[in-house]
Amino acid sequence: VPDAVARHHIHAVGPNQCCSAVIQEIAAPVPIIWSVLRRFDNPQAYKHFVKSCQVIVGDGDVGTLREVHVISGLPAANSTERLEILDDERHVISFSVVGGDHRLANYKSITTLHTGGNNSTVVVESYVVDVPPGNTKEDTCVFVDTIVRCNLQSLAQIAENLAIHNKQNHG
Ligand code: A8S
Repeated sequence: VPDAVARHHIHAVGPNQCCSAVIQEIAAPVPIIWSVLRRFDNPQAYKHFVKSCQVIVGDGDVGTLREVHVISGLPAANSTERLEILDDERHVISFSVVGGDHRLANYKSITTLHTGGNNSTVVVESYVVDVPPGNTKEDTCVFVDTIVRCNLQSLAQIAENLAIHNKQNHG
């Protein structure tokens, strides 16, 4: 029986949608990772495809809207995204794509942190998205999984560096 957090990763998937999940282990404790992940106003801190981000409305709580501009070379220019869940106790964050100049209509993701052994953390990020016209579910998942995996590997690198600095400065 899934617990309240795991249940977040069960998505309702329409006939022309696809979903997938990426799992990343990080050698840093949950609070360090959460401090980076929870900043809806600052995705560029770890998402390398993000060139800039402006908050349109909101103060970082649920309902906040941001406009993200991505680097060139992608089949996209910008994306308007709404913060759907920010749970500081359970370490759950979720956003949905509500507009923008790209092909990932109705994208919605949820990211959860799970305490592992030895001060490590397991990150689970799942998503659901419309399959763009002319694409297959498989193509779409390969494309999105690649972006999400890059983001989580970058999050790991940043959090692991922060964890090392924390140890050096505070024993
Ligand atoms: C995220 C996840 C994704 C972001 C996608 C999948 C995107 O920002 C990029 C390319 C696109 O084609 C779509 O957590 C979009 O940000 C990098 C602009 C939405």
